[in-house]
Amino acid sequence: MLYDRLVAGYPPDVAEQYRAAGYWIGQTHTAMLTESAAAHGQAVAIGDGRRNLTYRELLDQSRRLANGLIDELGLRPGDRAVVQFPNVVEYVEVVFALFDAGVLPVFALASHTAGDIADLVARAGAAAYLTVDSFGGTDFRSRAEHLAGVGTTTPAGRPLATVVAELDRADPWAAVRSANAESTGRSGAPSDIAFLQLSGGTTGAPKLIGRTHDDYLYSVRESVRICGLDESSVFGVVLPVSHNFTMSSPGILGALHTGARIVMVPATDARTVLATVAAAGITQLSVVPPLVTAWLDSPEAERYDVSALRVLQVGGAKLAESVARRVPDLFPNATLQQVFGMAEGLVNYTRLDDAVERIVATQGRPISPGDEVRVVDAAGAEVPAGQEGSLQTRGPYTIREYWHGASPESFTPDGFYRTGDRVIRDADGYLVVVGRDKDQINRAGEKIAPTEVEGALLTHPAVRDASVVGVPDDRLGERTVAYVIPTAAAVAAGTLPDGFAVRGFLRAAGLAGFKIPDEVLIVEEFPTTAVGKVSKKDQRVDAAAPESPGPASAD
Ligand code: OOB
Repeated sequence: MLYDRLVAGYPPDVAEQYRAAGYWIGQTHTAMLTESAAAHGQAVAIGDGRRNLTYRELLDQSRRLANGLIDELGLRPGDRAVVQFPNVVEYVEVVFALFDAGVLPVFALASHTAGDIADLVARAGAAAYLTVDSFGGTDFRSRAEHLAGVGTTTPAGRPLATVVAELDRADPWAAVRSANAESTGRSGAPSDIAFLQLSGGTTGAPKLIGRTHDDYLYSVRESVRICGLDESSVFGVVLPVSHNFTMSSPGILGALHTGARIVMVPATDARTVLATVAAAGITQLSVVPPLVTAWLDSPEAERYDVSALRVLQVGGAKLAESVARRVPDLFPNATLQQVFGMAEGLVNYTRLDDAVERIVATQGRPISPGDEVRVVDAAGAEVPAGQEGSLQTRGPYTIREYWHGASPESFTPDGFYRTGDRVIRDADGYLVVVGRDKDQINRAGEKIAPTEVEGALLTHPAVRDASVVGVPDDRLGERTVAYVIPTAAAVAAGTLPDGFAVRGFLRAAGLAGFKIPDEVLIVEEFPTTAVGKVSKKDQRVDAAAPESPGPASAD
């Protein structure tokens, strides 16, 4: 049955090669944390200003929580549990509790709405939804109560279990935590899928990405090495905790693997981040390009001693070379590292000892000698170095299929993942991202599927047609522009909605904040291509023009 798929799609002979090459070492996430706790037990693993946990405490507390989840909720190995957490210590506790219990966390973002969560629960066939009571003005508890109240059930017919961490309490998990701090022994095999990550998505809902312990931890160990993390490092978490970048490049898992300290940074504004870097002695930060731009422009930039920062990683979206060159103005002691990765697998880094010109002008090269990278033309033939083409990849930490199974449009018959990114590869294997052939918007590193926003727009009674595009933007990298054709009835009745009303409608319809268009343009018709399809290319050009060209002039 679909829901019980726990095997990853690597062909057995390929898996054997990855083991023989030493990429897959047969370790689970639980074993990784257990080893770190043995080596660094008394060191602080993580803090968020509310709670600090040493490695030993993190291990014990997550084991007690695992036992509680099993005893109180009846969770079983192979079950899925949607986790939705802001940047707090409890997130790491619960993820390791689920690993210990052999339950697959499904990594929702804190910005996902109630509707997104209900959809994820259904598609993952989740047995549980785990979250916090409330945070930053969002009432997650009532969301959990609603999901349970509407009688959501698991594929096996059990009612959906919900657990809410009470952040104001000394022990936020008091209601479920067991006294038993032994490992449950259920964490499964290293070749099992450990969790489900979400794809950026080009169609409605994000696809589910199952990553194995073996493949993911390989990328984590190599990232630790490439990114210069060691036990003296202090890793600041600014981006959403559950994003793949934050988790593993080298991320929270890299820090835990190496015995470093994790500091949750409570907000992304310049003052908060720079003050936290100064106060906590943060040595490593992973951020998206718009944050760098905002901090560079901030008057706060000169007020704090941020000399502790050794590495500033920037990724998730293209970093403009002009901004890259200004990074030393902000962090005089830090080396910039560009990161071009994807939740499906492949991660590219510029290396810390690369020449500055390479660091500012490329998005790096793959982690592993086992990463196979192809740059192809429209017919699928490889193009020579220096020429633009579509990036395809396969390797020891890149999925061969989505968790739901076959997805022929996303993978080639020989198992390469079609990334949808257009790149130029140089003779040394460094990649420059030059565009995208997938219909996706990358707004400040957050990925938006235009079809999802279009679908939501079409539920508006006065909307006849909708087309959503990404337009270059100095601040966001790309902003979202929605073109809308109203119905004849709305035109006749003079009840055309304005942009403000449309945005309000989308919010009320449950679209997450980052997916709400930045601009809504009401038009009579869409430009079309020669074959009569909507020309999004023309719409992008039109929306990017400083002001709309108006009627053609006679000269
Ligand atoms: C990361 O992962 P996702 O899954 O949210 O998004 C992947 C996509 C890539 O296919 C590419 O389109 C875009 O995001 N992207 C970049 C980029 N890094 C990611 N485009 C241009 N330049 C870059 N540096 O975004 C992600 C996963 C792991 C580490 C870092 C980022």
